[in-house]
Amino acid sequence: MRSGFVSIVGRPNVGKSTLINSLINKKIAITSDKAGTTRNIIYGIYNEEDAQIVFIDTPGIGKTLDKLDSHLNKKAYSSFENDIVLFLVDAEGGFGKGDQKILERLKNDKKKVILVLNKIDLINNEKLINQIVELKDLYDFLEIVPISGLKNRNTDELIKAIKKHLPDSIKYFNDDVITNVDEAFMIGEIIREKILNLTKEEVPHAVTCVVERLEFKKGICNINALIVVDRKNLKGIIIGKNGSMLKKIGSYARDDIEKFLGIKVYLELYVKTIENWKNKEEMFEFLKINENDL
Ligand SMILES: Nc1nc2c(ncn2[C@@H]2O[C@H](COP(=O)(O)OP(=O)(O)OP(=O)(O)O)[C@@H](O)[C@H]2O)c(=O)[nH]1
Ligand SMILES: [Mg+2]
Repeated sequence: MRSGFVSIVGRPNVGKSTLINSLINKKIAITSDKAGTTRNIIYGIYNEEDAQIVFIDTPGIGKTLDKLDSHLNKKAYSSFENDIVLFLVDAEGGFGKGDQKILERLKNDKKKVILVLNKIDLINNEKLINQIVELKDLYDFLEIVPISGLKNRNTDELIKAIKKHLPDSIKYFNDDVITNVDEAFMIGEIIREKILNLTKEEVPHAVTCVVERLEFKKGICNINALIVVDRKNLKGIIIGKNGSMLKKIGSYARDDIEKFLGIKVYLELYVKTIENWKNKEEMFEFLKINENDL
């Protein structure tokens, strides 16, 4: 049996969460075009008869503007302590200073690293080859694998490459376990994903969502969820004119939650201001930012 823990790390927005969803063929991590979407450690477990790969999605490593950012970077760095690290780079955007910083850390710690060039659907072969030539000598990578997580291109090759380097070990989880994400957490994340997609500039990152009540009764799921913003004036943006934005968030989220749970959902959303919550580490527990941490 070959098995092990494989973390997916990289700068924000390079496609880590899209990739974990694609690898295990189920949406367990929310994604968006805004950098800084993932805030938790999320497991996605891939099984074959003779192999088990525990993929670990992590927050993007980037600049730290507040305590939340430092907390997220710390989480991501701690995931380097796994059997293999998939270092994801955006092949379209190219290898920048942020990538260099992550690579330095991997090098210092002498980690086993597979370099994954993602988003190859956006570039031509020539650019891809140039990138491989440019990057191959930066470190003694176990492998270099070009993929598109979004279009599911070459992900089979990635699995093969990982399997080659996995230790001979035990099966850590039963076949029916695919993630560590529970229902309440995922529902909060679905609501947050709608906000990430419907708002812009400083709003998406100032928001977090917490499920306060989750009750299954007579084939209906009743949910009360809190949308927390870090400044009073953002409350109005989330609610919108005559409540129009909140209605939109609720209706999109409800559709996805119904698909996720497979039953009818009654969703109540509340908006609350917790001033400057991103700099209040003592709030992170309550806000589920510490959920699933290792
Ligand atoms: N064209 C293309 N877009 C991709 C690919 N993979 C991800 N994306 C897009 O890139 C954006 C970021 O994707 P995410 O999966 O949220 O990125 P992430 O690395 O998890 O980001 P953080 O959680 O912020 O660190 C989204 O708009 C995705 O649709 C890919 O292979 N090709
Ligand atoms: Mg992510």
